[in-house]
Amino acid sequence: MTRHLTVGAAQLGPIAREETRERVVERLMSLLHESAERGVDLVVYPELALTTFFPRWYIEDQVEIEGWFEAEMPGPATKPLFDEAARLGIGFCLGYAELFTDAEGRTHRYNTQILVERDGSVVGRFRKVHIPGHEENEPGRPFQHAERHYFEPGPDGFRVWRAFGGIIGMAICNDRRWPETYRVLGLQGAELVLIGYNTPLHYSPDPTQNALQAFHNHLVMQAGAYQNGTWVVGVAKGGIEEGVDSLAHTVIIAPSGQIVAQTVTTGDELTVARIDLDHTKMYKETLFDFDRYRMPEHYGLISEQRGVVVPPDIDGGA
Ligand code: CDT
Repeated sequence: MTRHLTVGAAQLGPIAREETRERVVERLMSLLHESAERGVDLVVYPELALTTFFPRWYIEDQVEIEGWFEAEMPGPATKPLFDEAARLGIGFCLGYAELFTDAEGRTHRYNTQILVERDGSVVGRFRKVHIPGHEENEPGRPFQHAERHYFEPGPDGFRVWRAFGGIIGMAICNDRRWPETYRVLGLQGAELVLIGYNTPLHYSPDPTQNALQAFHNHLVMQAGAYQNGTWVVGVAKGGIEEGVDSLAHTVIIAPSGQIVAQTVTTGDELTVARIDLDHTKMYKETLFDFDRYRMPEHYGLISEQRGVVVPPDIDGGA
């Protein structure tokens, strides 16, 4: 089996609040058809790709909230995408808001991404772990980022799947800012990490970061790729959506940390790269040969402790 894969990063422009799932799926299909023309094996769509980024509003009505979620995948609106992708022999990664009912009948709301193979079978499902923003309404902000009102953290952590001839992991938006995300995937041999995101340019808690959004976006994903010897695909929903300007800058990043493909607009746009999964070995078997060089006996704090604890005995002495 070849270790080469042609990957498409299918950036979306804004999705209006009133835009139907069916209309959005038409846009996804248009990018899918372009993917077919360009020989893509796997196309990656953004986080919450079926709707507008609704956490910018603080909604309390449960029926209205559930209207933003998918209780089944594929559902009636998304089935045409699954069918067309299978007909074309193209796999895809899709982000959406998932309403999940567990064995005890309790419902859970997750920010989810699925990985679908070229035959239309779902091979992996990832639920966002790091949920950013706030739980309560904060009317002083120009817009909300109430993800913590809408989503539980994913209970399954960071996993990898054998698919597309390689080892594939997933993460969603804020997960990409945390080095632990990539390292946990890297320790499972991830060769390709698929990440969708919605990142407003304005960051209310510290607006000095607004001008640095594009820099930070690439900084974290390039570092994650390099330090773990993995390909990373980061896909945006960008542009001015319901008055909120969001970062585009969709990228495909090599295990060297170099950007090999990037979008140039803030709208619907496909950028493509032919990637060699064996390229990962250049880093996994040399500088970042984990088994040879990592020192986990010195990393215990990373999993034992959440916040900062300054040791009491740091003054004086060597
Ligand atoms: N969707 C998402 O996770 N966005 C966050 C915005 C910053 S936190 C308010 C991100 O990390 O890009």
